[in-house]
Amino acid sequence: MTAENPSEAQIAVHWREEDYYQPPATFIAQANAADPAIFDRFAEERFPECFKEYADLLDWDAYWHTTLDTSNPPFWKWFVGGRLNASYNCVDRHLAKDRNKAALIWVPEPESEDPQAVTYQELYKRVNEFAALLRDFCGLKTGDRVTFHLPMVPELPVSMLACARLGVIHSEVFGGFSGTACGDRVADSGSHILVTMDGYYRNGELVDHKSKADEAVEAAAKLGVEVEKVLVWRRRRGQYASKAAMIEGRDFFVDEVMGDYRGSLVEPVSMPAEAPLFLMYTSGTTARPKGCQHSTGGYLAYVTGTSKYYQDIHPEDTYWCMADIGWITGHSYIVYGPLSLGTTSVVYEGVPTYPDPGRPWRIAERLGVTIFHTAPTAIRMLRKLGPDEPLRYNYRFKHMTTVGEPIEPDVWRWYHDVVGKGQAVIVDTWWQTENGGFLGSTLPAVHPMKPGSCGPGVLGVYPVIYDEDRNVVEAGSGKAGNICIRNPWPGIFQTIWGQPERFVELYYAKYCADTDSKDWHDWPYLAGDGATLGADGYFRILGRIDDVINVAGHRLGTKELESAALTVEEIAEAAAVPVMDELRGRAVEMYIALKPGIAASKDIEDKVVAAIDSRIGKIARPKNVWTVADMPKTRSGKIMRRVIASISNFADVGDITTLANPEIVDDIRHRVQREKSVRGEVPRELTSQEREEIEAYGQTD
Ligand code: 6R9
Repeated sequence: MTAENPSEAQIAVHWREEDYYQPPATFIAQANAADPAIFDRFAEERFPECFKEYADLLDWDAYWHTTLDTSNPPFWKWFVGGRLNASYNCVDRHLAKDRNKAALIWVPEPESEDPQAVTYQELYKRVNEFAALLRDFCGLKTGDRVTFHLPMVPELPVSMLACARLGVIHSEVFGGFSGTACGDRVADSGSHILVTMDGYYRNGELVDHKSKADEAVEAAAKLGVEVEKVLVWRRRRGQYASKAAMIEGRDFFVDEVMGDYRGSLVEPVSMPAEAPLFLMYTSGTTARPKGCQHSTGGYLAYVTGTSKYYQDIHPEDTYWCMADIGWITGHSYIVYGPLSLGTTSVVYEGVPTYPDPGRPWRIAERLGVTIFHTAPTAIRMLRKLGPDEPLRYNYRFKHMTTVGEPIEPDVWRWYHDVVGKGQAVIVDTWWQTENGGFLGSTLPAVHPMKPGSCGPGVLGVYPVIYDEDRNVVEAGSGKAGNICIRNPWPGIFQTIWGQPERFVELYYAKYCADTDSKDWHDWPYLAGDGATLGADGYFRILGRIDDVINVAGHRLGTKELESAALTVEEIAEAAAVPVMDELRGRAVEMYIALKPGIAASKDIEDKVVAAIDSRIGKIARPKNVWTVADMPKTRSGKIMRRVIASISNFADVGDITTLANPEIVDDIRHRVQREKSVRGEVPRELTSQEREEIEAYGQTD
């Protein structure tokens, strides 16, 4: 942190205090947690034993002897000695009472296809058969890793639960990611089996998905990992949706191989609570994605407990989370949490606005959805395209969630008044891939809501904001700082797959008081977000403090974007910066400088876009690529990303006197801003909070 580069903590943040909204009485009357005394049960003096309450929601084969083992910080172990199976908890245990209740309702994107209910009994059958196939046809055993590159189809939860049944670690890569991105993750996790689907519907088109598996296998091979088998589910019975050939001896249609496993039953493997359940890759400061390793017992207890109290899921609810299962939200709050509670979880294949912005509300009406969960990006999009659509449909939500990005109070109010028809409670849940489940949220029947703030720490989670010198930033001070969690909780990831040093370095080193200490109090978890704390104890999350750009709720690493751009031969340097985007929150703009002697051309800029599409995926596609003569740099040669970020956002570039090449700044500004003006891309004026984000951008360099 340098003088010209103020830290988050030094920045005072001002915003208008929003009014509170009280939870409706009808909601309180039926809520799973309506008595504020629950906070006494989860008070700090009861930690860590308070989490027994979550673990007791599960069926255990053997009880644990130690709730929290802190002997090897910060590699916390929860419920040590306990044994359980996640698939058993999400499927088998519901059969006695609820075998013919829908576990999943799958809604295909084409409206000509009817929703399909998968009962708990049917789920049990499919999970067992696929588990048998994975075990006997693929030779998978406890502790092996399998990568999935699956879209939003019931086969995805089936595949996850089949792995969980065997104690095989699954790693689902978001279906929208490119084949190469998938291959990188296959290699990092050491998977020899890849599970995919031939195609799926998106925005009215049957997308060819199997071809990405071929790219993934090739990319993994380059990194030294051989994929032995590719299992291909088929989207439409007996038809093949892809142009890519099936490779003899490597690629297999699941429905064909399954013939041998019909009716098979696989005993759930009793796993230690500490055994890894899955990996979920996410982006961070460096180009290599991080495989966040989640445990079986701690994770499942945590998502079950938070689904019960914060999502207020009752077994008789119809719960719809519109996230993709390829992200952590889908793992925790479409699959594991809701199914563990034995509710009905809706899985929608397509995009929310297809074929029109009334679609989500038609689905809600048809299925009788009672709990709805989505992200600000989707809310903004639905508001823009169909501001009055919700009122045309006869559904009634009791509870709604927003997650993934900060939500503007104005957007929050539309969600509340129009989508929720003023009758639903809202939780703004703040958390991350690394965390397993919610960290900050109001408890819906207990706390009033405040638009734009997530609320206090959740039950048993004690957040704190530190400044750069580890001083506590006081509530109501109006100052921003780095939000940390003082204590471990059962949902916290166990490590970064294969990179334990990086795990310690990235999440704990900054504020660790004493690296020899075995006391958790000395090891606060650094979340990587800037935040402020109101006098009322509500946290307001400002966004990432590392080099991550949050596009439509998806974390994209600056370095990943830049290294994709640098695969284009003509490019010498690349810098990715965020620009404010009306719908997606942030979009990416890419600046490139060419190697000596190479002339700028549209062709090179197109190659950058293509490289990002193929290495990461279309979600990361930059809004603009700007070729510049040189990047603004410090005297030590570091690219000053905050300067170009300011230019892209029409913000003040601040002090540039310490640059090695300050003269370049005006050149870039004139060129970029002139062109953006011509294209009609002048953003609205930034709020003070957004200005501060841009000014602080790239400070981890
Ligand atoms: C669950 C998930 C994590 C990052 C996180 C933060 C942002 C998530 C938020 C929020 C404001 C909320 N974020 N929830 N910001 N309010 N309610 O999104 O995980 O994909 O890992 O992203 O998203 O910046 O650090 P992940």
